[in-house]
Amino acid sequence: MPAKHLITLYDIRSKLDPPAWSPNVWKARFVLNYKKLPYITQWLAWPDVTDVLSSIGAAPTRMEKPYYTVPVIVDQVEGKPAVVVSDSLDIADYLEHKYPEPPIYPGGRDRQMIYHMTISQNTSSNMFVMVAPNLTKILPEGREREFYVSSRKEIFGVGLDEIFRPEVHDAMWARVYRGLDNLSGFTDRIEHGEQWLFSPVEGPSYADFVLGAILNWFKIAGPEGAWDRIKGRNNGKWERHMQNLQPYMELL
Ligand SMILES: N[C@@H](CCC(=O)N[C@@H](CS)C(=O)NCC(=O)O)C(=O)O
Repeated sequence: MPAKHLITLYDIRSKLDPPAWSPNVWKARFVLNYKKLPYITQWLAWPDVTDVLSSIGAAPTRMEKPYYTVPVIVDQVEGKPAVVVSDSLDIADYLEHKYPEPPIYPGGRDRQMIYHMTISQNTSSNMFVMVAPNLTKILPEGREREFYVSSRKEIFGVGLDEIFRPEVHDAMWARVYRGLDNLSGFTDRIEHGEQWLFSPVEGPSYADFVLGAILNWFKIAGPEGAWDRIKGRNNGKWERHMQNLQPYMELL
């Protein structure tokens, strides 16, 4: 009989239904779903992240605050010591090594890492100023929202209402559009198959999941109307990408 096996995925909850919003956790969840691994999600209130993750023996992911971040997974195979892994990329590498089928790095890990970096530079780094202040709207009122607002002030050195002021809106949107146009041009130049923007084979690749995680974050936690502004851009490439990812967007 095969050993009993369960993975726990730690995520930060929101008041949305379903509560998943974090792009870094989605990167891990996409891999778990694609590999059809059994897992459960442990939802954390944001102020409890440090206490809970340090108590389960997770490694901090940063040298400065916030030291502890989600995703973290605990992989428990019956009869063996639990393996605790922090950081979305370390989780992807661990899962790929331990459960290699189906593979998430078609064309090689190095190439996927270049795609990963190019995606982040052209999407999340421009979208962050819009999502960070807006996240307050999807966090539960009270202690969770208050913790987020006060901890960001400490981390950013300015209040959330300072970082996406009306006078910078046009310039910030122009950056978001420019980034997507750059990324679209990039996907046209690289080798990929019919369905996926970053995979040369029939199935999706890790970079396809990274892009999906970021677009989903912008869609559900970005400013009002954010998704409508971008989904049809570049011939509807981004909306098609999210539709293609639907089979891997289950929450366990
Ligand atoms: N390098 C980490 C970054 C993870 C990260 O920043 N996670 C965010 C949620 S998307 C988090 O847990 N933040 C906790 C905080 O900012 O207090 C990874 O890729 O997993």
